[in-house]
Amino acid sequence: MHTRRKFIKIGALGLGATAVTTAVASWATGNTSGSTRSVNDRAVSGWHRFPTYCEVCFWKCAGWTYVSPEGSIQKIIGNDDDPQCNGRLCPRGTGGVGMYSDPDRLKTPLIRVTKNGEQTYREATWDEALDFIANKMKEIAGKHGPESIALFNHGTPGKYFTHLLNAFGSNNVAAPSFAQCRGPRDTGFELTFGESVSSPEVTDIRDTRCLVLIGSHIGENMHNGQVQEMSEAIDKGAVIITVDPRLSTAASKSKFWLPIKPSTDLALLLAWIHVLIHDNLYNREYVAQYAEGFNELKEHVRDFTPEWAYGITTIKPELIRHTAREMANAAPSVIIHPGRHTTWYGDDVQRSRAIAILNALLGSWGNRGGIFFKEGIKIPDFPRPAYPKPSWSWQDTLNGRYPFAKEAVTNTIIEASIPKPGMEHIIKGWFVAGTNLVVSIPLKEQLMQAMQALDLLVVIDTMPMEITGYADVVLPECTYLERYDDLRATAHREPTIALRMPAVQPSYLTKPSWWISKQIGERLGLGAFYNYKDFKEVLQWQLKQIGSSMEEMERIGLKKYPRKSPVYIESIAEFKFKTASGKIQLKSNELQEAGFDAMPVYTPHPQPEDGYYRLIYGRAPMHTFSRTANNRNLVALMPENSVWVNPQVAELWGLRKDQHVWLKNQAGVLSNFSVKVRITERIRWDSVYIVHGFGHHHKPLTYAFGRGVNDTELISRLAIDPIMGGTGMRGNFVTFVKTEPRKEGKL
Ligand SMILES: Nc1nc2c(c(=O)[nH]1)N[C@H]1C(S)=C(S)[C@@H](COP(=O)(O)OP(=O)(O)OC[C@H]3O[C@@H](n4cnc5c(=O)[nH]c(N)nc54)[C@H](O)[C@@H]3O)O[C@H]1N2
Ligand SMILES: Nc1nc2c(c(=O)[nH]1)N[C@H]1C(S)=C(S)[C@@H](COP(=O)(O)OP(=O)(O)OC[C@H]3O[C@@H](n4cnc5c(=O)[nH]c(N)nc54)[C@H](O)[C@@H]3O)O[C@H]1N2
Ligand code: SF4
Ligand SMILES: [Mo]
Repeated sequence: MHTRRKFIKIGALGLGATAVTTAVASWATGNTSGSTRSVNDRAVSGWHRFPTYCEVCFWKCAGWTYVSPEGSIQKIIGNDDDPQCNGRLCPRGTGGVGMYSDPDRLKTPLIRVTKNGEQTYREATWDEALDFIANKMKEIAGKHGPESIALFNHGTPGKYFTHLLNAFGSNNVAAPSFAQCRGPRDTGFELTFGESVSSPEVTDIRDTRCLVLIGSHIGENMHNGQVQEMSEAIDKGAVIITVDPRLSTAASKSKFWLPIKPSTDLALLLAWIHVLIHDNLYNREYVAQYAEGFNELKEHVRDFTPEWAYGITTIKPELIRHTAREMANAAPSVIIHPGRHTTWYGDDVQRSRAIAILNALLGSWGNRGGIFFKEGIKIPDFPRPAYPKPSWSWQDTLNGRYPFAKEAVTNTIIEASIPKPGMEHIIKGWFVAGTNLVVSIPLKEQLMQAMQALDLLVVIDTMPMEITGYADVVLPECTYLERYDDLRATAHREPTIALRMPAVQPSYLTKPSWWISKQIGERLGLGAFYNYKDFKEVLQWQLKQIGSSMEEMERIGLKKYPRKSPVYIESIAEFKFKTASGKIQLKSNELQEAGFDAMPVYTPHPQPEDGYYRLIYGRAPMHTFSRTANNRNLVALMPENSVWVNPQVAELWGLRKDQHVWLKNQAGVLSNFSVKVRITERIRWDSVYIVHGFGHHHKPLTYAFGRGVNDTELISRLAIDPIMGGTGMRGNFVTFVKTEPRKEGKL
């Protein structure tokens, strides 16, 4: 049995003593002694600019990092040619320099050791850390096979460790951005249209005449291009309809705000489908040409009238009819937005199916102002041997569950890491790169059990986030401003590629993930998969294959390619959807065969008891999850979250503006810290709202520590989607604790 893995606070180790290299590159200032000197022909009087794309969120806007004659990063601005940002970064992208200059950054590799009976970390050289990892991987593979190493990832680092695991013989690679985020939407749309809406979403918001947002809080959810397009559409007179229990920023810009009772959206969607069909407002030609199952759908929604939905959603029947008409008037230039973070109530694939069906009835897929066809540039893989075929993978751990999970489900990888008698497939080692699992997956007990049982836990991060405290080895990655990475190859309206290159050399002893992966790979005898000295060689080779070069990309940062395929449906008779039959599945035989409802059905979800309020959560424009929580530039803009409380509720509880309260959930789980009350009419009385990503309990995050509350710790009841394994998180209810509960600040 492995020694119990104790949580270690990295900051307590006095890493200040670590050798700190100068944080700027000599080559950027004209001194060519550095190995990667770049000639930038747009340098003006000693200033240099280097192309990059942003890593503060996953919209990946292309930009320029400006370095002063003294060699320090002064600013990051958007690349004018990038259709994803049109030259404008959001506050987080602009504040991205704060990730680089953060004094709390990880600075050196760390290895867990026991000293005087106490577990702690010791600073290690890269060789020591990498040897340790490679040896442990060999040992685990010797006993359990290479498949028993898994990866959790988010963002650019993930690709290099996916490559490492694939080369080693495992494809157990999972990301919270699937089972805790867009999984249900992707699955629902694939089951209906044969494909999903990608990232960045292929929603033609710019040219839409009607945009319907079901909880999608664009404007707070700050995905740059979408926000810009939404304001362009509003300027052009588009009707915005927002369904949200909270007057979100988007709702405040909308012609119609439908303050729905949370958890009841499926009833509203079914009523809209009912009105479109039974009032003959749907797009008959489109449905006749492209869809299957219309008659069954018509029959299915016969009784789902607006009057029926009113009793469930609290949205008035005339408003349901009126908004359905607005959509039909705009069709096919209408978008019922598929959303992104769609793991809400456990029936999320079915809600996404209902959204997809509405789009189908209105004929939006394949039409201007609806959902367009993307096109991108395929970047060829750098020559390498074929990956070995694993003898088992995450699918084999499902035992018939989640039949429509197209990507690995984080929850099941976690489960497969908890030893049970007679277990056939066990995971014994984790790599965690660019994801703070402790805050992003609300499965606290399983997560802790799994991490205790592992033989190896490696965390690759830039910051001492909570997850690092559980690692055996912590590897410090340099920030995105200090490294090369894969080309961004976006498939969207226009095919584009964007280059990320270092603007300065890596600070401290940090290294890029491509390097870390290669070093471990070589130690495992997988050198043939890393047939290059420097990642720059890979980029040079790839750029050559697609008719560009490093010189060109260093100069322009972003390259557009002409489209070869149509953006919208051109030849009506010939067009086929990517489903098995080539038709849109209004009724899903695939779901039916697997024992699920072929058409969405509304099921009531638990409601809060007296004195409790549904905990809902979302984004703020100046933060990305916990990723920015310690970024001083962004903390200055928003230091903490607050809990939004309706005035009626505040009065009932005698709460004052800015009063600090603790939140306690239905299972008695208390928030680690207190949070300020924000009293506002902008939230329904039955719910409270907080922004995700705050309430960090890890002291080494000196700026983030103790600011606000963490929704994840209060999410102890989950509703798992049986279709694809998504983690529904919105079935938790909280009450207020007004006096200091004197709880110890630990998770
Ligand atoms: N309770 C709750 N849970 C949620 C959500 C919620 O709203 N509430 N949202 C869900 C959603 S939509 C998603 S997509 C997931 C996201 O959850 P995660 O995938 O965990 O995403 P982040 O919070 O962005 O995690 C970022 C981690 O990457 C590190 N990092 C930042 N830059 C780099 C880098 O360049 N290299 C490396 N190696 N590491 C880096 C950060 O320091 C941090 O530890 O969470 C989901 N979980
Ligand atoms: N600034 C910023 N932008 C981001 C991110 C970030 O961290 N920061 N993260 C990015 C990522 S990875 C994702 S996935 C997206 C997530 O962004 P979205 O997909 O837009 O987010 P959701 O979490 O689904 O929606 C949050 C909204 O749902 C509302 N809501 C809560 N319960 C219900 C309900 O029962 N019904 C309805 N109709 N609405 C409800 C909340 O009031 C809130 O306004 O944001 C992206 N953009
Ligand atoms: S939307 Fe903002 S944070 Fe996200 S990639 Fe673009 S600039 Fe960066
Ligand atoms: Mo997400």
